[in-house]
Amino acid sequence: MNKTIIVSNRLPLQVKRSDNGIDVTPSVGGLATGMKSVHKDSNGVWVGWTGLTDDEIDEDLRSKVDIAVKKEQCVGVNLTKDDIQNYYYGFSNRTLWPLFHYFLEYTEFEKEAWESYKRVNEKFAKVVIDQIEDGDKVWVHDYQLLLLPQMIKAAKPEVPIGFFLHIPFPSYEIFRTFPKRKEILEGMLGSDLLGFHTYDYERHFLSSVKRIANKEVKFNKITHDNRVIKVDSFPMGIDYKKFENAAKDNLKQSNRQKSEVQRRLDEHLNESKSAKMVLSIDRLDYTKGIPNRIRAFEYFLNKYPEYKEKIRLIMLAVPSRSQVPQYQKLKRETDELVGRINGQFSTVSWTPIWYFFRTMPFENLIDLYTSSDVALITPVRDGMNLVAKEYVATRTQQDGVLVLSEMTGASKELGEALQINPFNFEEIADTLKRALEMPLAEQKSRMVSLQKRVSRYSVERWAEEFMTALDSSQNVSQYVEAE
Ligand code: ADQ
Repeated sequence: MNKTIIVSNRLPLQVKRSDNGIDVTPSVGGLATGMKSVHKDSNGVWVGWTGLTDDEIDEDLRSKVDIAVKKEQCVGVNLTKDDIQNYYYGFSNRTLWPLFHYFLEYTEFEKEAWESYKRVNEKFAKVVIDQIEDGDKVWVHDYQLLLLPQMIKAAKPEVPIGFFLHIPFPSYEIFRTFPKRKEILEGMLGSDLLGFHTYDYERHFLSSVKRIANKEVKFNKITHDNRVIKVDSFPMGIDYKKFENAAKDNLKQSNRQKSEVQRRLDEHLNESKSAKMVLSIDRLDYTKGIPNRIRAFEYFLNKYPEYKEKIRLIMLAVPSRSQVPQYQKLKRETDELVGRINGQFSTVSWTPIWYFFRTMPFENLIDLYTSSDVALITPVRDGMNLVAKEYVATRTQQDGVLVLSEMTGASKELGEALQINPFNFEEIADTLKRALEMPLAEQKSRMVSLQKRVSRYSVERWAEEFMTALDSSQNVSQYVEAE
């Protein structure tokens, strides 16, 4: 049976050392769920890094890891500590990530990191090529592997290759500043289908292909090396049922069954019947607009003092890339801002910001989503933002208001959210007030429309549509060549 080979930087697994050798647990993230029908249900293979570097394990343990991941239909790519330092923390997260999110001032370009990026993409290519049999397809994910499509195409020209970028593709004026701009485009153009979250990213990419790589572009098709490459947008969704059902179960729980987090949230809600809860959830990343959000909240408390003791911002931040200096700086800045505002406004019975810096189990995320009157999502750039969609899916009573930055990919689909410019504190503060005071009927009518859209375009459907497009892009390419 023909299979699809999925490739991403990390495997959808947690591999940990344990007393008896090795422990492998499948991870339950959105991407893994979406890819299930392509991976687990259709005999697919997933290629990626296991999370353990070669320096951490010996030959014996390595073969144990290989056997354990194989059971999950996965194949590991062996990376060294140096690869992770230069390819992952270096070129991927100190060069491509800031560049593609319009943070030119954070974008570093080091030759050593670029060389490592090329080497690691080659390591991935070797493993993928080894797995390919007649009739197989390949689906490559994200910015860590931009050179991989071309490497696979060079060795296996007949194999259909799809590529999906999970982050924004920046405008030509940003992308053109990058020393290796042509190499990156050539790498991506090894694909037969290129997918982006939004039409804007697609347009930006096509414009760079036309102006930097000098390729012929007609509508959304590129002619390159006697092939026709299709470019399209596929806005990624979530596992809607999982969030909706968990929220329904949460509402049914008796007091005794409730989690510690939920009991504390209930206490807060009971303290004052008119107290409102505002929620934000993100990785601690400078693209997520966390300091802007806190400053806007401070501005809100000053401008609308009647809300003192009547509102609480719950801010959940997941530790991320803490080896990169800009993330360390952001952590310090966030700690300071939260401390300053809590110091300035707190009373004996009220703390305006509850700040958690950790990952939370799924059930606690649901506790937070279902207890919050407003979700305040303010990234300065975000490819999609799945948190916005998760909030929508958990509002099973159709109440609650989503305040969403217009700089997220999600804002293109979620027109009924209250949209804000994350750089405009006054607008954020006024919109937050509007959200808090929105009549229930308006909340419901907006939420019903949002839910219709988010439930229809789930992560499973996203994966299916991408695969269908990959099949048909291959037909287009053969058809044009036959002419
Ligand atoms: P991320 O930047 O990681 O993803 P996002 O889309 O919001 O951003 O997804 C984060 C996920 O992590 C959500 O599913 C959320 O529930 C979970 N999460 C967040 N905080 C958590 C916490 N404290 N504890 C546990 N789980 C937490 C990248 C791009 C996005 C794009 C996605 C998918 O940057 O723009 O939407 O990929 O393509």
